[in-house]
Amino acid sequence: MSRTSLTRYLIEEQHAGRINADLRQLIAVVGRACTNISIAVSKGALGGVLGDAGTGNVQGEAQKKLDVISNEILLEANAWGGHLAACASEEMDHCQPVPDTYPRGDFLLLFDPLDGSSNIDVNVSVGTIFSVLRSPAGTEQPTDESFLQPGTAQIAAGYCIYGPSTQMVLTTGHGTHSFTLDRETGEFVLTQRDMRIPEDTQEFAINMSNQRHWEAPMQGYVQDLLAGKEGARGKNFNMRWIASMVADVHRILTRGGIFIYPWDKKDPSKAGKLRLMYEANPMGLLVEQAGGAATTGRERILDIQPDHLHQRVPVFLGSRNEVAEATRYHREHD
Ligand code: AHM
Ligand code: MG
Repeated sequence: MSRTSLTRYLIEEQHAGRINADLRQLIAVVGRACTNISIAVSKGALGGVLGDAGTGNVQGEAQKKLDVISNEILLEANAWGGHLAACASEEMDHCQPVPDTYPRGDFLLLFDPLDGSSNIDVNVSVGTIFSVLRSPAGTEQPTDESFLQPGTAQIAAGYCIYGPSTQMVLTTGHGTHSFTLDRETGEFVLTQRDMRIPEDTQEFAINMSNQRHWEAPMQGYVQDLLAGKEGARGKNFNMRWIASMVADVHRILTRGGIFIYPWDKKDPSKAGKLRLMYEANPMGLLVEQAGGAATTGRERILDIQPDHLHQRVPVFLGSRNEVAEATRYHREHD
């Protein structure tokens, strides 16, 4: 059976006029960096890569050794290719323009190098999330402001999940497609074209331990999910929470569901936990391209005009009708 590699898929997309050569090469470089991260992650204790790095990131979160290693792999792989103007990472305070010693391209790359890294030491799936924007016209030296574009401006987004198998899930705005890493050849192989999220679901993903901190519409919505068949929704719901966004979103892309990380009262800024630019926007585009929806409970995530690089937002994403239902509870309450 003939296999479509990521390389071939990207070349065919270029021939069809849907991406240009620079974007093709940029995604190929990200794919190679993810392969290297996958190798580091899979060595586990044998590679001496588990545990804390002893440092903190801009959000004050403890960094794992693998957070730092993954960040370095992505920065190094993308520095010299000539397609990028700058990178921004969840693990860095500010964006990093491509050094003057290398040619500079038109694209901006954002990434969460190792999402869900609190799960690394317990050998649960983690992943890399990435998003590509175009550098604003006339920008010679990109700054953090150059990245402040809504999710609708993303020209590509994806994640790589490091699980029992390593998979890259990618969109360039023409559907969401999944590629599995063949560890013997080192090649990503197209294994699912046009992933589709069922419109309805009976599965939800949320960290229930925060329940007492939620606002009223969230309390009402989840109460009705838990009431099951006998309640207002008239059907039973099952709950899953891996606490690795890539793994939870991967399940939803595979079989449907709703993933929720709401704002809660522990945070007076009403922002939520997840980052708009590194998590919510790329996942929002992947989910929309697979027929799902992504909102903050009130508005479409991809429409948000960011005001800073590390901005956080509440996230409701997955099966379209269920996201609409959760959003309705919030809108009716306001
Ligand atoms: P991280 O980027 O620091 O890894 O945090 C994001 C992760 C997501 O992967 C996951 O959905 C969430 O945090 C888990 O949060 P919680 O610890 O409340 O379960
Ligand atoms: Mg993260």
